[in-house]
Amino acid sequence: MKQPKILLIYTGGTIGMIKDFETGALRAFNFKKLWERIPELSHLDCDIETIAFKDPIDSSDMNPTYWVKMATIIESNYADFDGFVVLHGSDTMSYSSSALSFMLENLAKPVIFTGSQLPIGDLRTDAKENLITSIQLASLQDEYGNPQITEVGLYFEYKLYRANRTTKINAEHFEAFASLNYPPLAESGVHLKIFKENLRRSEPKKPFKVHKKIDNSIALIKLFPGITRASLEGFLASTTIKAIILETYGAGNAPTEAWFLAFLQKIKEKGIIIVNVTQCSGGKVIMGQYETSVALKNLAIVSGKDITTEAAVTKLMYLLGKKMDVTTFKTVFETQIRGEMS
Ligand code: ASN
Repeated sequence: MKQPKILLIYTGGTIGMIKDFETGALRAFNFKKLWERIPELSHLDCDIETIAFKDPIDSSDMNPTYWVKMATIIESNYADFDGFVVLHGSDTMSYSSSALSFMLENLAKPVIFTGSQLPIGDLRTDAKENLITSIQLASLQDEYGNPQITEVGLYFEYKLYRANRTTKINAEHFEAFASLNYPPLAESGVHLKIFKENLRRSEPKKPFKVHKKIDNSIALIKLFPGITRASLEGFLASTTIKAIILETYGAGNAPTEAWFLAFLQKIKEKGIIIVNVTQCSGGKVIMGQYETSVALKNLAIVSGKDITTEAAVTKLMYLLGKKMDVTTFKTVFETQIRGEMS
């Protein structure tokens, strides 16, 4: 069998950063130097080619334009490579990898996002293991030479997750990500264990399609006890917002105060879509389970079910890029399209 060909896409993030002598802050640096720091890469059983953003970024500067850039790189190299590894800052990695999961339809090859908590030059870095195992995961093939993973994954600290199920949960621990509503796809230890039953199966007959129309006319409202009418009024005046994610409590609950429910009613009358996503990292929205969510159910607010906020944000932007009426939108959003909800 011929060696798998892997394309490594470097976007930035801590993995390739160095300390700025003047400010003491970490900043992104040239990818070529990153390559020099991991001579082990040449020992892997695959051919690796690299492509880097001209100006690598800290992922706090990530935005939909960069998502389109990443999707376009994958699209134009899709036929020539067996797998893709995206090096990305961890701060917004769950957003970007979720976005890519929606933008890449009928994916039949692995796209693995990874990064690190410490720069690759640091003695105690987690970058080497994350990078090397990600490349190995992207290279995995079955006995017929077909890729084993056919979805967008996120590999960090010995675990491969479905990307659109992840959330960054820790700013210091090497175990920085969690996927509370879906089990890992693979685990790395002495052996690389793939949990085949958790993988998404590709539909080989359907053609690979890249969606690049992303509409970010959305807002995110996180509820908190004491939230005021005045702080929400601006949304009613907005002429650009097309959808709002309401981060609610527990199983999708919200205040029952009359002013708040009237606010939601007015938002709906403006034709703005409201999606109910829980603030909890695990569990799901069940409108109607508590009295405090009955009104939301009656307003026909879209249920985010067990979706993460990161996947909800990116699924919204992806779906707003397609024109559809409010009722169809509700049905489509509530249907899982890339394994992002149960
Ligand atoms: N600020 C960094 C980034 O997201 C954090 C990291 O990569 N660990 O780009």
